[in-house]
Amino acid sequence: MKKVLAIVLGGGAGTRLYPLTKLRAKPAVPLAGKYRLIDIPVSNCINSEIFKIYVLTQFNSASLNRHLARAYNFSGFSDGFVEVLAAQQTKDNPDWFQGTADAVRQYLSIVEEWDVEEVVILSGDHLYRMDYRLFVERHRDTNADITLSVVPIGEKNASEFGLMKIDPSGRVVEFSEKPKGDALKNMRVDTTKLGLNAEQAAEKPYIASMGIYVFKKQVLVDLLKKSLEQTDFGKEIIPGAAATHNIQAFLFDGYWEDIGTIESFYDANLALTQQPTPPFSFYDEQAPIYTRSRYLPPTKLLDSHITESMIGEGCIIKQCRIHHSVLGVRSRVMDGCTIEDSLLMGADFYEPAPERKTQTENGGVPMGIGANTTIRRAIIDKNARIGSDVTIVNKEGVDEAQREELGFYIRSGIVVVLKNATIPNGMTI
Ligand code: ADQ
Ligand code: ADP
Repeated sequence: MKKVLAIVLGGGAGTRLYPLTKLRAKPAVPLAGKYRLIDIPVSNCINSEIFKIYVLTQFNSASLNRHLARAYNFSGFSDGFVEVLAAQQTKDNPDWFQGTADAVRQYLSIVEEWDVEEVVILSGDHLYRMDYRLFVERHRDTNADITLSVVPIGEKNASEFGLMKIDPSGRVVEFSEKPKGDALKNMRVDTTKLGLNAEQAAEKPYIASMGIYVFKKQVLVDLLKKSLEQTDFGKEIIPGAAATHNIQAFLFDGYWEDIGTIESFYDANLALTQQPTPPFSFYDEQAPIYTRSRYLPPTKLLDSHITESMIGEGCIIKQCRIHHSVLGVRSRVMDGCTIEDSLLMGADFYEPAPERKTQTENGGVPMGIGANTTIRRAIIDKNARIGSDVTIVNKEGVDEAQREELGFYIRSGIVVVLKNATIPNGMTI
């Protein structure tokens, strides 16, 4: 694995996860109460003995750099690193928002310099645990130019993915990015060939690309240099190369979720509370998910009723009811609150008691959730100040709303309170 370089695609325009990406790069979006999105691919790399890792992002943020610098310190005896490469506007490249292939092309000279055989291209917004060693091994065994990791999927979301047809040897003979209508039907295949039984194959008649690739380094360099107008891996590079290169499909049979939208991000976080076995587990000592250690004190729970929930470190939770929710580090919930089906991201720092007192005395709102507040089906971003007697339940059942000036958005019916926002006492959303 010393001959493998990893590139994590850390996010383009960042519209799908907005407003969580308002103040941070997508890889820095908090996940599961204490991690960040970037911890998933980086941990998978480390657990697979890939230690050379670049993160490409269009929107650089202090929190991403700080997180990576503090979390991933390889010892001086290893050549490991995790580095951010931010998109730049240059004379040759005046456009700010680029496709995935563009983003890699911009840093191609860095890729070329490395003495590696393969480049693994990963996505920054997936939740899954994968041993990339098996992926690279398959790539080498089949002498592939490109290997795609794939999953069988059903009709419902098929048109959101790159779909393919493969021959009996596992070679990709046709690739179609997000086809609709007849073009979608044309991509139906017999997935029993992947080892599914008849029933499973009827349920999942498509082979989808997970958007993660192993490239022979030279093939990547040649393809990206060849046609500068090809800007995206899924839309152009892969479909174009299917006719000319040996592209192989590597079947992944674990849990894998694309969490690039507010709804899928919310669902994946709350699914972690599922009993008895959540679809993704952070309790795996063989392949841990790493993050920055913060040396926080244990969480304090005072007379509270908490069911089916995950609570991060350093929280203070007083006389409240919490059900089916995820609470992030340093969350503070005052007495009489009800929190259900919600993701509270917590806080970046503790607000000292005298400051909280002054806030309250001057009609302000201290950080955290004030007394007697009800929150249901919401995401509360970091450092939010939610007053007392507040109700956040999407009372009018709105699907989409943009109320940035009031401190919140509603996306797919989920209320998202912005980072650092204040929701005043008594307000109803
Ligand atoms: P999408 O996920 O829709 O499809 P895309 O929006 O291009 O593809 O994003 C891929 C990843 O790259 C995401 O993590 C995104 O944030 C990131 N990204 C996008 N533009 C970037 C840029 N300029 N710089 C850095 N990062 C950027 C892809 C494939 C499909 C496949 C699905 C699986 O194209 O074939 O089925 O992934 O989810
Ligand atoms: P975490 O990894 O725990 O989420 P980060 O390192 O992203 O934390 O964020 C902590 C940030 O909060 C630091 O940049 C720190 O400077 C900032 N911070 C600490 N105390 C305060 C404060 N009183 N007001 C504003 N920001 C603060």
